[in-house]
Amino acid sequence: MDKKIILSAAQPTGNLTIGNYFGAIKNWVDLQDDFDSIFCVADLHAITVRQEPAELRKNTLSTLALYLACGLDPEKCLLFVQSHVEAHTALSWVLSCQTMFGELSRMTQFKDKSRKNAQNINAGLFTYPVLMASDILLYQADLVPVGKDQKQHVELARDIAERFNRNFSDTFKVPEPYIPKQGAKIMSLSEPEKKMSKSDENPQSSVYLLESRDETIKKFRRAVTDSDNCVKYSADKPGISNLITIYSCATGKTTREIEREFDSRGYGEFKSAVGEAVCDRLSGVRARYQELIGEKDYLMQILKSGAEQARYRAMKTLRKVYRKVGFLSPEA
Ligand code: AQP
Repeated sequence: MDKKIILSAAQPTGNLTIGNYFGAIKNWVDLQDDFDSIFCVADLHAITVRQEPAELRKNTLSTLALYLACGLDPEKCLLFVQSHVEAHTALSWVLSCQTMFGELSRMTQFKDKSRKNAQNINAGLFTYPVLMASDILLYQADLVPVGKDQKQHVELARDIAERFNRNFSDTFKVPEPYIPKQGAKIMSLSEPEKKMSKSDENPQSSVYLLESRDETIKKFRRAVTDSDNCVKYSADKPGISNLITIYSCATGKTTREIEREFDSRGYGEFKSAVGEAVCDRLSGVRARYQELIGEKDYLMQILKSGAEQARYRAMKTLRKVYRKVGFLSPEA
């Protein structure tokens, strides 16, 4: 039997964080053996926010190197850059004509990002979820492993797929989101009510996959917590609860085990332990990245072959869509 298809992506909008890792990439690595796996670097999405062109190019390659350093195996999964496959934007136009203004207006990420980028609320920021639906539906993905912040977008992709299938007969597989039990929403270290983000203006808020051991440990020591000094998971203690989640993701220990381990040991000791555990968890990734980023030819070769395979698969769906909506084929 054919394997089920998974697809996901990260935007090369900066340095990937432990939120991106525990919420998404780690799960991609865990799933790659059992699924027909497709992962792309979402550079088209990245330009919804202003990017410095040279920086975007650099981040695109560095995101691929990080995917590999985290354990994605190019022999097992299809890896490519989104802008290398033109069918993504082509399908996005067709699907935008199947998506309601009201639906897009309800997207919480649009509201958050509009607040953050008040000087640049462009149409792409608004229609971003349609492009994401196109990424998913082009490859007939069954499952989309993402963090909790992207769940609403995957649900919209389902609605768009169902609507298209209803209007034009069965065309798209209706995808399911795959959200991890632990680490689905890692919060900021300095404002724990807010999601950790790679583009956060305050670098103290985020722990990056590519930073030194010292920096990571310092950030955890300075992480904002309440003052009761008791390592206990609770909704009214967002700072310490976030650190418990991160420690759990890094060590595999349960919340109960962590609370027992740090019973009456205080926040100072716990924060240092979280920093150490995260660095231990990432040390292999950091070392492998340093080797890979120097191998530009190897990385470009992966992208070239990935783009060819992705184009072939994507065009099959796009041709079908064009036929169903009534576009005249140039070969007819
Ligand atoms: N804090 C987080 N906790 C858990 N998962 C997270 N993800 C992002 N932040 C967290 C998941 O990482 C994957 C890639 O994200 P993305 O690059 O597509 O964009 P994003 O969701 O907007 O992530 P960022 O880091 O917040 O990027 P910027 O700052 O550019 O907006 C997704 O699966 C996401 O759910």
